Amino acid sequence: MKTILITGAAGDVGTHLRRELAGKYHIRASDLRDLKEKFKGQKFMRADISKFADALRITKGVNAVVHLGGYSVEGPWRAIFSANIIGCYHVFEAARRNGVKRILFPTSNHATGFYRRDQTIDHRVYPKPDSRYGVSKVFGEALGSLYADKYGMEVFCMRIGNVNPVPIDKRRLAIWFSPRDLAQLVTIGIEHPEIRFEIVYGVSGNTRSWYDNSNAIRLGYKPRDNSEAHAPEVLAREKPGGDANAERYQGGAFVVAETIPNPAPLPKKKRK
Ligand code: 15L
Repeated sequence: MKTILITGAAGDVGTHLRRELAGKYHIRASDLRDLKEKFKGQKFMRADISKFADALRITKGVNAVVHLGGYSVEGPWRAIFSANIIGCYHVFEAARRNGVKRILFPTSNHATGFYRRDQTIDHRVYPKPDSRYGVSKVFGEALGSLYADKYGMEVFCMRIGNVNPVPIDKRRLAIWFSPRDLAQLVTIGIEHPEIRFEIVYGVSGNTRSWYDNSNAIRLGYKPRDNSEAHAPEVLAREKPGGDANAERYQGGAFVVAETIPNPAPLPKKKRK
């Protein structure tokens, strides 16, 4: 059985993923914080990836890394820089030095959040980040490309939408990613023999998707969930109005954060 390091394992996405993958891999779960939920047989290693020695310690002896760790919403530059630029570099470089070839990098819909909602985009579009957070995700994609081309590493970038048991609002109907579809895509990222450098969208098979996710489908992804089943309930709850730009662009509130006096609140800061 393969040993998989999951960084940021205490966060919501990390917890869903660990639950879904329990028993399928030896999971090494790493985070700065304690794990709220523990699953049988998963080993915890506390680490601060802004310290290179910690990144070296946790990447030793694993078959693949799922690098969820970092700052997961828009935030102050200093925090984004330390967790998502320095931390991301440390994880790639530590994996390389420890001979770990495969890295799954969960990038974000916010790497392309300044595309309009009436546009359908695929994995080949150039990035249009909507925030400092989005820029840090573009950095991770670029770093992955460099490590694949220069060092022969195998890098699978998933532009993740919103992982939740159910979609939580209108925007998330387009980008919802159910936990079991997340686990399926991550498994492809771990197991597919031909990955060198790929970008895919981490979303379920949503009718309202604004992504052409043909690259994920090509690699064998068959999403089992579709947000449309939840649409009536979600739309009934939706309040009319809101900022026009937040409504126009895919990134929603991230697009207008700090540019209008009272933007819709961003999700609470949490680690992936
Ligand atoms: C993300 O990339 C964030 O990590 C997550 O907290 C959500 O805000 C998500 O995007 C989203 O767009 O819903």
